[in-house]
Amino acid sequence: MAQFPSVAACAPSAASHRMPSGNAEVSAVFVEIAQLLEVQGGNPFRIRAYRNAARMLDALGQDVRTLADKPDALDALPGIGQDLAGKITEIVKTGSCALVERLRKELPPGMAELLKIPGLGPRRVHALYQELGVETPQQLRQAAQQGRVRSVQGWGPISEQRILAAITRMQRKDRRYRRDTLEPVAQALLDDLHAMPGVHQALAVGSLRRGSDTVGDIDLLVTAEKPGKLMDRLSHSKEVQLVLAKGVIRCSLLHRSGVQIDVRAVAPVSWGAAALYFTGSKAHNMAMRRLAQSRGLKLNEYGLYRGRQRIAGTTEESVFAALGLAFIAPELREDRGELAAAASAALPHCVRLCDLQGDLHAHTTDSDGVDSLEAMAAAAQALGLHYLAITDHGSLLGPPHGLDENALLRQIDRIDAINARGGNFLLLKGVEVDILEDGSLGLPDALLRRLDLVVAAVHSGFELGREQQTDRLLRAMDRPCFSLLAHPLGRLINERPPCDIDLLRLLRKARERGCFLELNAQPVRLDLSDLACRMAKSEGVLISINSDAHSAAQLGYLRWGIAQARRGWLEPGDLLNTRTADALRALLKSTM
Ligand code: DGT
Ligand code: CA
Ligand code: CA
Repeated sequence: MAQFPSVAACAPSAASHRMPSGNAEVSAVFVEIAQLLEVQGGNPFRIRAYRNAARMLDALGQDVRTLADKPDALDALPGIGQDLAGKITEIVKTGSCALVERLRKELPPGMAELLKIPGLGPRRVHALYQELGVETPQQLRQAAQQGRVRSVQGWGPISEQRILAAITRMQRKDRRYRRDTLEPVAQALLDDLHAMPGVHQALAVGSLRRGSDTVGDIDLLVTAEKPGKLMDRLSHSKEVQLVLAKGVIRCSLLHRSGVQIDVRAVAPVSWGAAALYFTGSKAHNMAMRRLAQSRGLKLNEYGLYRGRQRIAGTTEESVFAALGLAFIAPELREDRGELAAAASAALPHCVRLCDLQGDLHAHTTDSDGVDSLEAMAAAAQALGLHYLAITDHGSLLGPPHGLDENALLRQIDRIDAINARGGNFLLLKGVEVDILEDGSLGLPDALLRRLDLVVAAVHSGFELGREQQTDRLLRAMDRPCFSLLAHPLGRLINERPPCDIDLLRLLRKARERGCFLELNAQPVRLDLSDLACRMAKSEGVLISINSDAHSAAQLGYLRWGIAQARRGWLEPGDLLNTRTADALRALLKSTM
């Protein structure tokens, strides 16, 4: 039988105080029974009896488990008659009771989901069912969109809008967005804010500022002379679909794209403390607060305090300094050792875009790119890069799978001719070759040897088991020509999960073999992850941040890779493509 989540699981936790755990379990079942009876339109006295019993158990200092099987003792508890005493014993012994099981089965499965929607209690669920036949969140959403909910007793147009927003939020709660899709939205909002009179500072905070590859919502922090007015103006923006909550110093909005925007206004003296707090992460904030406490100080979003005196908080720097810490870059604020590092001058000097000397993975019109080899070279040069590896797909099958032997040889000649013209920009001759399922490569070694580098990647068989997938890659690394493993885990954000790979074994092999791993900067990939980058660093394997550009414009993707690398604590020395062309060529030569 299909199991739907129990209603108790979403009831507000009555069990948050220090009560004996047996009581919490019984109380939760009683609350669920009361809710289920209410949804069914059951006898109000019976419903109240269950609620009262649940409340009594929560407050009872004695563990109900010690009373089970003692009907007299149970009977003596306030509000507990024979019937409830029997249920308590049943729940203590079995963890459940026949009544709740039966009620759950009688309830259409979607109704349990309905009860999870904030603002929807059992009585309203019952009324919606009676009057509109609504049994699921989907049906409720549809009814609200059609304006039918407002006609139900106790509802109106505003509560109808609210419930629609609540459903949208609930259904999107676990949704995470690619950072590149939200950054322009945040930037447009910041531009609007900066243009508003009386706004002095505005900053995107939260995971967006920390450079996370995926982002749950947009968090904005502002200082404004009249914050209340600002919140009004923002909520009337044509970009805003719905106002979820609005106060004088904060508001939550639903952008027309569906993403939530949280805006918070603070006083200028609290700017730094608030920027710290709302940039997060939560774990980092907690570690900072613990550190402050250990020094007899208090840290919150308003400032750093000794007693009632604010000793820092106008800037982030002031807070870090007062705690004896160096400034911690937002990308590092994950409670992954950054506080200890900041206290002992051991923070990484995270790589910056300007540290990159070149890009080792790019496509042209010779395979599936949209710009010519020459255009790609010119664009890379315009970005200030000193080298670019041309790595079109190569395959013995020829087009559309990739360049065959002849096409690749022709491309090699063209690149040699361009390089022969001199100048201080270098085109590297490469190929992106398939790693086949047995770990061999899709082109013969004799051909690969003619190149400067071989970028190898998995393009099929993503679902192989851990052992087989790892062995496949280890075998590929054993091939005589293997420079770089491209998009190592194969994940596509929100589209394809990462392959199951023993990354540690892979890194140790790469180290022993002297080959490299890519951090693919395509915003849909960002593969390796931040933690994987850090693992590579500690294993001593150099990483190449590559755009995998399929057009000249996509060379700009490098910046997404930089953010990910920074989150992985990578410094210029941990990267392959921060080297000069000469140093790079020497490193690549040993892979071929
Ligand atoms: P997200 O939105 O899931 O990608 O991640 P964040 O980190 O942006 O999280 P969000 O939007 O819930 O909150 C923004 C920041 O506000 C978060 O990074 C830290 C701070 N914050 C929010 N709630 C709490 C909390 O309960 N405790 C602490 N210490 N900080 C919080
Ligand atoms: Ca957020
Ligand atoms: Ca938020």
